Order: sequence, then C-alpha cells, then structure tokens
Amino acid sequence: MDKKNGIIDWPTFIGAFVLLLSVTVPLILFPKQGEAVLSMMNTFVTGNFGVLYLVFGLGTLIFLIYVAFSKYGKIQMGKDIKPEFSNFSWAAMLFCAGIGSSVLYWGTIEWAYYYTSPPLGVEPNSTEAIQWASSYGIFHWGPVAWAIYCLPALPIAYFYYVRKKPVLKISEACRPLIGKRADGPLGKVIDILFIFGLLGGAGTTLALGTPLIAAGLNNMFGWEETLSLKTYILVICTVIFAISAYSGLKKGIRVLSDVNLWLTFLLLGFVLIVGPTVFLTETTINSIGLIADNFFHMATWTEPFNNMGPFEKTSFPEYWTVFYWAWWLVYAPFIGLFIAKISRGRTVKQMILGTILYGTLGCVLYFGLLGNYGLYLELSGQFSVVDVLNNEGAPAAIMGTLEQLPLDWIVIPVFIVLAIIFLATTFDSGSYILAAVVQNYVEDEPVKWNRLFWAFALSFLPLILMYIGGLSSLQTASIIGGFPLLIIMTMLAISFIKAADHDMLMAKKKKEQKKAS
Ligand code: NM2
Repeated sequence: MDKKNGIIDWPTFIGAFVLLLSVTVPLILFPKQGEAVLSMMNTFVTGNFGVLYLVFGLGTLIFLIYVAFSKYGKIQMGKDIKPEFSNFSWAAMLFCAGIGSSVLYWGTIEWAYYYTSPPLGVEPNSTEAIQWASSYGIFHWGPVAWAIYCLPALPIAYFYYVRKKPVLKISEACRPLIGKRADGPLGKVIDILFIFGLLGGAGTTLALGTPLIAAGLNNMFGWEETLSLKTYILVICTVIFAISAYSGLKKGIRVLSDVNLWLTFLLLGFVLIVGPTVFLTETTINSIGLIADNFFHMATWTEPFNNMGPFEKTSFPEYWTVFYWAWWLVYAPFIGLFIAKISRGRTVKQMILGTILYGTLGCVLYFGLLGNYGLYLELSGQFSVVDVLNNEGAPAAIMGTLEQLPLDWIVIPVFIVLAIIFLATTFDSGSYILAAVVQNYVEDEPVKWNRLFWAFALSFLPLILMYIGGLSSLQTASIIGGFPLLIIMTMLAISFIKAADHDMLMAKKKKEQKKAS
C-alpha cells in the first residue's frame, strides 16, 4: 500500500472530476446544441463501431463458457475453503447488486417499443412483432449481459483470494498485462476512464429512474411532474443514502437491499397470481424458446442492408442491442468487484455459470411477469399501453399498466418504494467504488467526505440529462462512457489468463523441484 503519497490519489480524483465537468458544463450552458452534439456522437459511435459492441458481447459469453469448462474453471477462489454464502444468498446478492431501478422501468415497458418498432425486418404491430417484443427484452437482459458483468469479476476475485492482494482499482487488476505501468499515467488513465464510464452508466440509470418515481408520486398525490420535483427526488435519494453512510449505519443499505428483495418477490408473485397466470407463463416460456432458437442471429444482427434496395433502416441494433451492451459494460467492472467479493470459496466455473444463470433467471421473472402483463392488457384490449406510451411517455405508460392491477393503490406505492430504494442503493454502491478508486489506499472504508463528494457528483449528469430530455441523450451517456471499456475489459480478460497461467506454471515447477530434491 502506497501510504507515502497521502490517502487521496489526486491525479485520478481531479482527472475524473475535470472530465465530468468538461462534459456537463457545456451541456448546461448550451443545452440545445448539447442535445445535437450528443445525438451526433451517438450516431457516430453506434453507426461506425456498433459492430464492435456486438462482437464483444458474444465474444465475452463464448470466452467465459470456454474458461468455465477449461482448466481455469477448476481454480478455486481461496484454496480449500467452503463458499462463504449459500447458493441462494449468493444469487440474491448478485442479482440485487447487478440490477437497479431500470429493471422496473424496462421490464414493464420494453416490449411496447419493440412491438411498434420491431427488429429483424418484421412488420410493426404485427403478430410476428408480438413474439419478438416479448423476447427481445429478455435477450437484452440475458446471458450476454450477465457474461459482460462476470468478466471483470474473474481477475478481481483471483487477485483477492488466490494472490491475496485486495484490488479496488481497475488499473491494479490489469497489472499482469501492463506491469509497472499500472502505477504510472497508463494506470491513471484506465481508472479515470472507468470512473467516466460508471458516471455515464449511473447517469442513464438515475435519469430514467427519477421520472419514473415522479410519475408514481403524480399518480399517488397528484403532484406535477416538473423538473424541480425530479431534482428533489434525486436529492432525497442522495440524502437517504448519505444519512445511512454518514451515521455509520453500515447495515442501513444492507437492510434496504433485503427489503427490496422481499418487496420484489411480493410484487412479482402478486402479478403472477392475480394477473392472467396462464398467459404470463406461456408467453414467457415461448419467449425463452424463441431466444434459444435465434440466439446467434439476435447477438449478431447488425442490420447490414439498411436503406439498400428493399431494405428499410430501423437502427434497431444501434438503438437497443448496442446501447444495452454498452450500458452493461460501464457497470461491469464495478459489479465485478462486488461479485468477486461475495465469491470467496467458489470455483471459477461456479462463478461464471452462477452469474449467467441466476442473473438471467431473475431478469426473466421481471420481464416475463411485468412486461407480459402489459402485453396482455394491450392484446386483450383492456388498456392500450402503446397509446399511452406514444402520447404521454414511458413513465405514464408504466403507471397505467400498474393501475390495471387489483389493489393498485398498494401496488403503485410498493413499486415506487422499490424504485427509491434501488436508486439509493445505486448511489451507495456507486459512490463507494468511485471514492475507493480515487484513493491510494482504503482503510476499512473510503474516507467519508470523499464518498459524499462522489454521491453528489453522481447526480450531476442525470440532472442535466433530464433537463435536456430525450431517450437518445440518456443512452448516449452509457454508449460513450462504454467505449473505452471495450478495451479495458479485454485487458482484464487477458490479465486473468496471464496471471492464472503464470501461477499454474510456477506451481508445476515447484512440484517438479520438490520431486527432484
Ligand atoms: N443495467 C443492468 O439501472 C440499473 O438498473 C442498474 C442497469 C446495466 C442495464 C444496471
């Protein structure tokens, strides 16, 4: 541990903050032009490099499956120790950490976007579009997504438990590849880009989640959904978290996470029972089959012939699949740290298969129940989600869907409490890791003022994004933030293999020496 330079790693701290300001200040000063520039950047990156994100996503899944079943799969995170948590707690923690308020949002409404603007050249609002509508959401929250989450967990857990070197910096996890340069400018650049990515991803999350909560409060109390209401919501979520962090209530957020897990079970179970149970289960199973059948096609669909001959351009891959992979990417190193931490005693194979299977399963439940309930309302003619989506926007359509449930006056508050807790936990874990990365060493926990600083910094970008408005601006935050992560994640994967190979070779040599002597 580098104690001689003081606790705060100022170059990384200032570098990351300046990068944040250099993005946010121009957006505040010139919102109109800002929106145009964001949309240009979005089109440029997704249009020219979209294929990289897709290749990266599929490549990650294939790589991890190979690792799981190769000699690396047998590596245990800490020799001969029993896994610290039961499978159930491990899966629950993994899921809660990886998922935030966005699953409430997209789980309920994603299908409606795909129904009206479907992928794969399908006719909008057609019977075929219905099938893809209920499947594509699950795909975007499925095995590729969770593989992206799992990748950084491998090197990090390896250093934690096998080499017994706790890493809280991404640059540190790249050390086997970049050597001493991890301590120099290259290491700082990696950490700054990671922070930048996380700020972008959290920006997307918070700028989506806040209007959802505002819509819920509007539904419950009739409050107008103004920008100031949304600002209050962001501030209150930060304060809830700040109080629990500052008063040393370490358990606070843990308790909130548990509450969230049970409320989720309650909500989803309720929808399954009082909703159209048979429709929900049949549609979900049908979607799983459809995805299984078309997995590679979906993962590689780049819409190559857009606007050529008879082909019309939909930009579906750029708008959705690329955006999603980018969004999972920016969160990945940070969730990777968490997955690593809870995986003591597990083997690499268990970590990989567990993350992909349990993570996907959790998302299938949300999308299968909440999303397909909305689809049911639409198809049965009971309530047109699509109309409300087109006329009043997604938060209103989500509330409209929930209003159709019996006891909606309880369901909506539960849903909103879930979203608020999810937002507070995003602030909690996000600020923890941002603060840790800008410190030279961490004693027990990152310094408090540092943590609070990043908690407030986390709300800059979403505030501005909400002010500018538009789904595409929100998506751009993750897409741009995710771009450097494509390289950093590849470095992490190579680091893991290099470190494991090196240690295996050493172990073999040692054994041979012992035999010889
Ligand atoms: N992911 C899962 O906003 C959230 O729910 C946090 C978002 C990457 C799409 C994660």
